[in-house]
Amino acid sequence: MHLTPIQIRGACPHDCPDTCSLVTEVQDGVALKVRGNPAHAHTHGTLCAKVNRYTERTYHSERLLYPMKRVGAKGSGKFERVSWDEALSDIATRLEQIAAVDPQAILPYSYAGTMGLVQSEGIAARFFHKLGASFLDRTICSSAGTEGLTHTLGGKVAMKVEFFAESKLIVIWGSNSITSNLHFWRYVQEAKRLGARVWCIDPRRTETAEKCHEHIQLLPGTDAALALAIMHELIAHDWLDHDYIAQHTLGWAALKQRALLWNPDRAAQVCGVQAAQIKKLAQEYGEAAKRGEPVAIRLNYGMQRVRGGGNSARAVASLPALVGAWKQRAGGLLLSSSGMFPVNRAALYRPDLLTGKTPRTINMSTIGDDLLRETSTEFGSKIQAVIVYNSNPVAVAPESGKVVQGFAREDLFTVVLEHFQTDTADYADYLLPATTQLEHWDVHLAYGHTDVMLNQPAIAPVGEAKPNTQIFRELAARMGLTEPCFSDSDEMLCRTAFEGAVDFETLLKDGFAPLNVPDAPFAKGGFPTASGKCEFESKVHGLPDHLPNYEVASSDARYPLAMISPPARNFLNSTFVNVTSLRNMEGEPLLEISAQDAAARGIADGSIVKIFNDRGTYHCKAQISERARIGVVHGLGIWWRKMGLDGKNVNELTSQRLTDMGRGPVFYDCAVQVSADVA
Ligand SMILES: Nc1nc2c(c(=O)[nH]1)N[C@H]1C(S)=C(S)[C@@H](COP(=O)(O)OP(=O)(O)OC[C@H]3O[C@@H](n4cnc5c(=O)[nH]c(N)nc54)[C@H](O)[C@@H]3O)O[C@H]1N2
Ligand SMILES: Nc1nc2c(c(=O)[nH]1)N[C@H]1C(S)=C(S)[C@@H](COP(=O)(O)OP(=O)(O)OC[C@H]3O[C@@H](n4cnc5c(=O)[nH]c(N)nc54)[C@H](O)[C@@H]3O)O[C@H]1N2
Ligand SMILES: [Mo]
Repeated sequence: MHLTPIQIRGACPHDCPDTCSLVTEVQDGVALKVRGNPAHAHTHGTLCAKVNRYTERTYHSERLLYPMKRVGAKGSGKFERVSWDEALSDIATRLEQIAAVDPQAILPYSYAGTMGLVQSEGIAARFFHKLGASFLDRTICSSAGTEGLTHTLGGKVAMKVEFFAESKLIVIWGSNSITSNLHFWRYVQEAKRLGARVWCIDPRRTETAEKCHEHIQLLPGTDAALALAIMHELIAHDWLDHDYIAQHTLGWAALKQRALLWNPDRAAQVCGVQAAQIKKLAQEYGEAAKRGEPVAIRLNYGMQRVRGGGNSARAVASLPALVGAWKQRAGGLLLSSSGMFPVNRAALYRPDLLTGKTPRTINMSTIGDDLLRETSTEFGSKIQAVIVYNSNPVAVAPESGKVVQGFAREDLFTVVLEHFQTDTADYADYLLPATTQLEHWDVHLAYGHTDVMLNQPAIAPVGEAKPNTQIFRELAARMGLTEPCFSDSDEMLCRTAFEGAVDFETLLKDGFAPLNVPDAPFAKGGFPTASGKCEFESKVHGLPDHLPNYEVASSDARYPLAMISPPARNFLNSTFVNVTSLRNMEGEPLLEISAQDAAARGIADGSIVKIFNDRGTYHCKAQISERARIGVVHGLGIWWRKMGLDGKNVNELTSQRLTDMGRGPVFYDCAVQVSADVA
């Protein structure tokens, strides 16, 4: 007899601003379908194409089902099945041996494969704190923008996403919302229906840019120049909110002088756009605000993956205060709302377990170089063990040539917790099967809305998979780490994360619980900066300025094209690349190039091209595309290297240089040359 399907409330685990509420239909212990929860306003009953196929990923025939031990050469991807007992005992012994000499030779490497607070660092942080392992500086996505925002608005604070629906002018800045923030786009459509004007600022003519009224197709890394020129116009035409500036901002006189150096003609030169377009945006933004209409900016992380990313975020984040946009609930700016969530981090991650130790910090964005460093007084111990979970560094970290060389080290002990045999998993000594979101507990904050989300397990673990938390608990036990906190259950950790802020019973019942955030949080100032004001001038970072890219393509005859590599719509970073139906939608790795740049190189549409710079060479098919402007090429999506024509992906070409703020990567600050592949 079949039971009728039951419905389990969950949360989407992926690194996306939308953090959707899920309803999983389960029958006889099998997940039949994952749907968007109609009761959750932001999810609105719909999911993206990727998570609509979550069961295809969960029950994928290539899902890792058992612990595996390497039998072939490093990187060969050859493994044999072993028992959990053998795997964990051996890993514990190896880590103990390394820790006995210097625990800092052990490095956790994790990012946002799951955004859940429990399965990301829940037990893992306790484990590594207790060991005294190296800290990981988790910079790979957003740290430049985060630091820029923190030194302007005081943290990752924002207007509420739902009020974009009421805005009269929306600027989508460095974001391909239809691809990477689909549920925000619904609010934009609503605003458009109500007469809003919508602008997009992006070097690529994205599917989002096409649907906006205006598109400023600037050169990568020139956003601060554009923002300063907008300020210039706001000043020149007195479209300013003098009251708001006087009461709630810091450093106006200095910023004004700086902005007056950036007339639209100067910025137009730098940005590679028409001055008239800059003037028009400034006029629409300034005049709408003067009329008392709400004006809103959706900034996203796309514009901060260049040398001057932090400065750009500071410049853009200064605009709303200048026109008093924050006074209205449908005005202001949203880059990330994650700082508004009161996470009990100390209770979750237990930094007290460090008991006074202060391990060194390794930047995840320079893992290529750091894996190749020898012991020295400056660096400390050579890295001898890496435990990778929720991340695929061999595919996602910059300058892959170095990353691969590092992970290929015979003397490096690598443990990878994964769902699939990714590019990184190929280099594991032990590959451990982890549960997916359908199989474990978790609790989530969001960076694109302000609801806490709960995920309850819908099915039992597939195969012998275990939650990350459980793997770290069992490792801790084998290593004699006996603190009671290692016995906390996942459900307890979920309760701990937001204790006192939201009602857990509501989370259990609904799957989500809105934070208590005012509708217009900065209408009367009160920014979480030291001064309580929007800080145009910061003690640490001075005034925002335009910093040219490290690699200004137009001034390098050898590498005259700027390459950006933004997200693919049907993948989530390197996740989902192995889900056949989604990969079929993406087709294959492509380089978008303008007809002019292609013609100048004798490149035909669909032909294989060689893309290269001093760091490496990468081959893929060229797509002559109107999405590309002259001088800029696009390598879309982070494909698995092993699915690329030459066993590589775009990160073969990106550099390990770091942003002006936040020590972040500069994926979109990358000059290349492209040639027809005549080999
Ligand atoms: N479908 C899908 N959704 C995703 C992701 C994915 O891989 N696929 N990734 C997720 C992740 S990890 C994140 S961090 C978020 C946000 O991820 P983001 O990386 O912010 O993603 P996008 O919204 O695509 O924004 C990038 C946009 O910035 C543009 N861009 C590149 N350089 C510049 C520049 O110098 N200036 C300006 N103004 N624009 C520039 C790109 O052309 C692209 O359209 O999205 C998440 N959502
Ligand atoms: N060239 C270029 N490179 C980029 C970017 C770009 O735009 N261009 N974007 C950058 C950005 S914004 C980001 S955020 C990073 C993303 O980098 P990562 O955070 O490494 O993201 P993914 O590539 O999605 O890899 C996550 C892995 O975690 C695994 N995983 C998911 N859930 C779990 C779990 O519960 N347990 C375990 N053990 N594993 C799990 C998935 O199977 C997947 O293989 O990439 C960066 N790299
Ligand atoms: Mo990201």
